Order: sequence, then C-alpha cells, then structure tokens
Amino acid sequence: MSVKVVLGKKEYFPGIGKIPFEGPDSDNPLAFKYYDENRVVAGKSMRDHFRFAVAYWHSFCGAGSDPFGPGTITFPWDHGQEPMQMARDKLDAAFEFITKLGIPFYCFHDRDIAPEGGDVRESWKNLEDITALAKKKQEESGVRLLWGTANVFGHKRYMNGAATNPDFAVLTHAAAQVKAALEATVALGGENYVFWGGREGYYTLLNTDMKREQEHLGLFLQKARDYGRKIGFKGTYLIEPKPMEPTKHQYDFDSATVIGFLRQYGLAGDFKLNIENNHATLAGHTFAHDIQVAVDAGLFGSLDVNQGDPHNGWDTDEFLHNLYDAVEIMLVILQAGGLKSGGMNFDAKRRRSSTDPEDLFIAHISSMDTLARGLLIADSILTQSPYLKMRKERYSSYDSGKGVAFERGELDLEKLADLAVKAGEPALISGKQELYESLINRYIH
Ligand code: XUL
Ligand code: CO
Repeated sequence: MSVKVVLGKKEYFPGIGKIPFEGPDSDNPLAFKYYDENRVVAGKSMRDHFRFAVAYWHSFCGAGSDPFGPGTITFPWDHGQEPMQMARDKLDAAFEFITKLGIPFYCFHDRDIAPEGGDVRESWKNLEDITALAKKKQEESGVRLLWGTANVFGHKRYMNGAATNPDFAVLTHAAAQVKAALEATVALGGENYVFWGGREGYYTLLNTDMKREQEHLGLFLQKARDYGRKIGFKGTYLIEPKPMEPTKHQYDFDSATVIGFLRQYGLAGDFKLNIENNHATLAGHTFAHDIQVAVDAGLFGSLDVNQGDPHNGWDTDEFLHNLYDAVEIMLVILQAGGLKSGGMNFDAKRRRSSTDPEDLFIAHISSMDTLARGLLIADSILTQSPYLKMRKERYSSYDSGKGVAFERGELDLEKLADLAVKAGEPALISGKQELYESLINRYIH
C-alpha cells in the first residue's frame, strides 16, 4: 500500500476516511451497520457499553507469519528504517487507524510500541521516548489507554519463563521490563495493567518445581503491584488466564484457577481478570462461562475479544463474528452491570491471507457490529422475554418453606435427610434446555 503525504503529514490508510454509521440496510463494508456509538441501550451509549480497544500487537506488529512461512502483510510504516524511526511512524499509523475507526481505547505491550535496546537502560529510554510521543497523540485524538503490559515471553531469555524462570537472573530482567511498562502505563493514564502469563508454566514436571515457581509468581506480582501503587497507578491489575500455549501447562489455566491463585497470594483486592474467548475455549469452557465465573467471584475486570476455530485446538485469535457467542456474553455482561473500568480489546488478527489494508478495518467493523447486535438482542431478551422469569422459577423451591431455611444455613444434614424420608421421591422437573435455546434463537431472528 502506498503512503500519501498531505501538507507534510503522511497518511498510512489513504482512501479510507472516518468510518460512518450507515445502519443495517447499508451494503458498504466500510460502514457500521449496528454499532452506533451514541445510541443508548439499557441506559448507556454503545460507546460506553463496549469501551472497545485496538490491540497494537496484532494490528500494527503482526504481519501474518506462521510456522510455515514469513509474514504476508506489508506495513507501509515498515520499510527498513532505523528501529526508533519505525516505532514513531508506526505510532502515527496506529493513531490514524484508531481515529478513523472511532475506537476510544488501545492496548499495547512495551515491545509493540518501542524496540528492545542493546541493554536494559537503552530499552527503558526507547520506551520513555515513545511514551512521550504517545501521550501527545492521546491528547490530540482523545484516544485513551485501556491497558499496558510487558512482553516477557518473546525474547529468548524468557524461554523457561519470566517470573517463574528457574534462573533468578531472568526474573530480574522481567522485573526491569514490568517496572518500565508500569511507568509507561501510569504516564499514559492507563486504566488497567495486564499480566498475561506468557511462558509462566512448564512443559515437563520432570524438570519443574511447580510449587516454588508458583510462589515466585505470587511474590513477583505482589512486588509489581506495590511498585505500581507507589508510582501512582490507581487502576486495576488484570490477570489473563490461558490454559496452554506456549507452555503445555500454563499456571493461569482458567478463571477458576486464577481466582484461587489471587486469593492464595493476597492479590484479590488489587487484581481482577481479563478474559479472552479463545483462551476460555482452549480450557474447554465457553467465553460466557469464564466471564460468569469471574463475575460471581467479584473479580471480573475486562475482556480480550476474539474467537477460536471450533475445528482445531490452538489459539487462532480470529475476529469475533459469531453472533450466538456475542448474545451469550452480552447476556452475562448486562446482568453483571456492565464493563465498568474494563473494556473490549480486540486481541484478534486478520487471517494471513487477508492482505488488503482495508481488511484491518473490515475485521474490526464486523466484530463491533456483531457485538452491537449481540447487545441489542441480549437487551431484548432480558427486558421483553420470559427468560429471567423462567430461570428464577427453576430455583423457586428455595424461595419458600424449608428451601429458605436451607439457604439461611438453618438445616443440618440430619434435618435435610429427614425431609427426604418424609416427602419421598421428588417429581422430575424438566431443565427445558431446548426451550431456552429456541427462545434465544427467536430473539436473534
Ligand atoms: C496471548 C495473549 C496476549 C495477551 C497480552 O495469547 O492473549 O496477547 O493478551 O499479553
Ligand atoms: Co489476550
């Protein structure tokens, strides 16, 4: 793709303007059909419901390489220039893209926005310089930082983990990176800070002291939390569960595992969960399930939105376009009272063969529209259908009589057993799964 220069300013996505809302009858792939940022649904604008964010790494760094071949996508901001100049050009391109799409937030790893230097100090300086530029870009555009994070998994030094590395020297390098990434996040007013456990896990128990590694991870997170608070970070720390890949056994397996870990290490007051669809499905759950688990624990933080391929078992990070999933998660989120300081980060990549610059726009637009439709449908189900009443009635035996006494903790096991003896075999009560499924489909159609 060519770069257009107008009045000395480079345009990296020429020919594509601000993406308009045109409504459901529009045939224009570069327009929103359902995501109308100002439309109020369930008391909030769509903009505030979703708090969408662009993921810097997939959108501006990942050129489509896979184990079988190099990248296929040519980025116009990458033409062999010196690495810091490339980082500055990439920043210009990123803000042009985010602004044209009208997305309010972005997310990054330290190494996405600034290159690793020859040593720790040079890496810190690179990140500080780009952070200063990003701050200006944020002020000019109104785009905000949903979260920052550190890439402590890509460099070869992290091949055996970062905070869980058996070598203490590697752990200190992870600390150096996390320290600087926290500083960048604070400087940019980031609302959250994410820890995805990159290579925190193991391949074989034969060479692994799991207990010691997990204790190191707990300590590391405590120290990172304390430093962030010391430099003025008031936002939420987030852990992003993933069950496998890159390691065979990732320590942050799923929501339930991470909740136990946070409670064990005294982190649940500062940390919440950042839940990703394709990570939940790799763990054998649905996205809605892992979100609900976090909501129920009071630890739901934010979302990485994407979807996996139902026919294979790795992290394909596709843009979410499954309407049924969107409805299911919006049902959970609406009932939980919304995203609060979290958001929906598009941790998704276009396919390796989607090489046109417009494909990056279309991918985001399609996902935003899918989620907007999901919101509208979920809101109708909750406000117009008998769905909530049906589910409540399933539990009505706990709303009166001995059921209430049980819920209050007033019946011991002997009293409960007596009740069974007296009442005899209970009548079968249908779970009505197909009725629920048909109700959801009726509202989708
Ligand atoms: C990897 C993944 C990461 C985190 C941030 O599967 O999801 O990109 O979101 O480190
Ligand atoms: Co993610």
